[in-house]
Amino acid sequence: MAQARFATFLAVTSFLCTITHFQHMLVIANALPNDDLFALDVLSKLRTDHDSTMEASSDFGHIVQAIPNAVFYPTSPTDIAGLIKLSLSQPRPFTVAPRGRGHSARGQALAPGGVVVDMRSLAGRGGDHGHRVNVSSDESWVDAGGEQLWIDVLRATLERGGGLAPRVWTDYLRITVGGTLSNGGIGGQAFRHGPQISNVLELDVVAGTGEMLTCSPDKNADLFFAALGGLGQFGVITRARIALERAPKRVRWVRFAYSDARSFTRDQELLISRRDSEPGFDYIEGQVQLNRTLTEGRRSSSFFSASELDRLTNLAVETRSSAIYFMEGAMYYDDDDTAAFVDQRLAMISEDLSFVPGHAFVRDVSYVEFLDRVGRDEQKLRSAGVWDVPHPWLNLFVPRSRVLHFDAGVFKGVLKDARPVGPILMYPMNRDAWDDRTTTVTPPDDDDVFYAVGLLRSAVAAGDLERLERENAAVLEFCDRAGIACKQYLPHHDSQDGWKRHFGEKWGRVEAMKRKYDPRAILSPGQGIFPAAAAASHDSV
Ligand code: ZME
Repeated sequence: MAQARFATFLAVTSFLCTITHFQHMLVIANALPNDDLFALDVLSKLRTDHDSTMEASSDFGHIVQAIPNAVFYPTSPTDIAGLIKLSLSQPRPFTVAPRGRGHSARGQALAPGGVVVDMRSLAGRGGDHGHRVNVSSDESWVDAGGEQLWIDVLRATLERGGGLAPRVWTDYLRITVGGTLSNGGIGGQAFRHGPQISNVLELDVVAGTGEMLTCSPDKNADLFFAALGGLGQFGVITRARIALERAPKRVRWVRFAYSDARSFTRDQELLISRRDSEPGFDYIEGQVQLNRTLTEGRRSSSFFSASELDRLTNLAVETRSSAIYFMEGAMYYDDDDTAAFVDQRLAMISEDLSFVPGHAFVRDVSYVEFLDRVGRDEQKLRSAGVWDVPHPWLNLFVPRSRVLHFDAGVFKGVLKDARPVGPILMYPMNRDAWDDRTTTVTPPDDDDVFYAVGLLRSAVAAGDLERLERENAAVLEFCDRAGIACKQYLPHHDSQDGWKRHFGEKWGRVEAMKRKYDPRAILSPGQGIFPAAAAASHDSV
């Protein structure tokens, strides 16, 4: 027995000697005999080479960089539990940050001096997603690994039962299930079904205690709601059970142009108030086009033709409007029979709307073409060399009652002379489809509707990043002064005070759940919510 223990110890130690500084910091000798093998297995999936750590040291935002000591490549959720236990066995635990596609904008998926978990490695290499997307036999839900990309969940569910699909989508699909569920997951279907986190039935979570827990509204409910929108603070989401609907075959995709914010928002709010039986849209979003974006939009527009963009530019000139708006809607249907019905519905609805006459633009696409539309933008931007650029994105939830004030102060004030490259999204959602028990924060509930406003801008030229950052700060400052109770979505705050204000009445719960499920504060240090953890990991470098 003692000999066996010594042998493992030697194995671990010699293994340690073959790799670099990170493992040398680890204290293995204190571990129990069984844990030595465990530690060896964890160590074999850690890499400290330059390529691995560099890859995991930046994100889509390209604003902050932080080099981890190692990257972990799990092949099962149990591996992640092992990594966390190894961390907790240390006198100074190292931090652990799950990273999917790394689409965070401000280093939320990074672990300075800690370990980044390459979640995609759970999906394996073959084309079968590691068998980690499974539809239930009654076809009402899909179990998807936290590491799965939404585009892969879509492809897998479409193959089942004559075509099934989740009900709520983000605009961009090449991001992971665990990542979007740790934030909320919003898009044009959310007005009806709520955010993606309102459509989850069950989760598997590896908590910051190293425990693997299954949770749902009936079981470990506190962890279930904490992890949804939990910004990676309580556990790593390794599986989500997501509600399904029958997928449509085709989509009638429409944009209506407006030259004033009042009629734009009035029509959006009218349409999101129509939910089940009344004729309406299955998807509603909208965008704001500041004057100068129109000409620059050519390259990346996946919807408008060049001549349509000319008409929109003319509209801005003729109406002397510094911003024009378009509302975007989509109606789902299946075949030629239902196409006629969709035409009828569209005509009926258009009667009730007050877009600029003659300025309705209609497309007809497959369901997948519709859902993957930003994927096409991505290809264009990549080939133009403007995808891997800094993205100082600012996403805000704005109370409905203040949205015109926001429009005046931000689009016609702060951003009046801005030359943004990248879309500005603006669309309302019904708050009754959100669950207050989740960690995601929404504006005060005096309004039953709030807007998502996304300033999704790219820094493409010298000086852009600094200017965009100044504009973002000025937008937040404007809201603050005007008393507009905005909340950031995909939030970033520099101080714990900022986070306390962000979470408001939920802060107490966030702290309590952190104490219960990640008491050593090792998880997702890049969020900067519990700075003590980040400081500790810096120390140990
Ligand atoms: C960088 C880029 C973002 C190019 C297109 N986009 C987007 N377009 C429309 N909606 C979006 C979006 N990114 C998130 N939502």
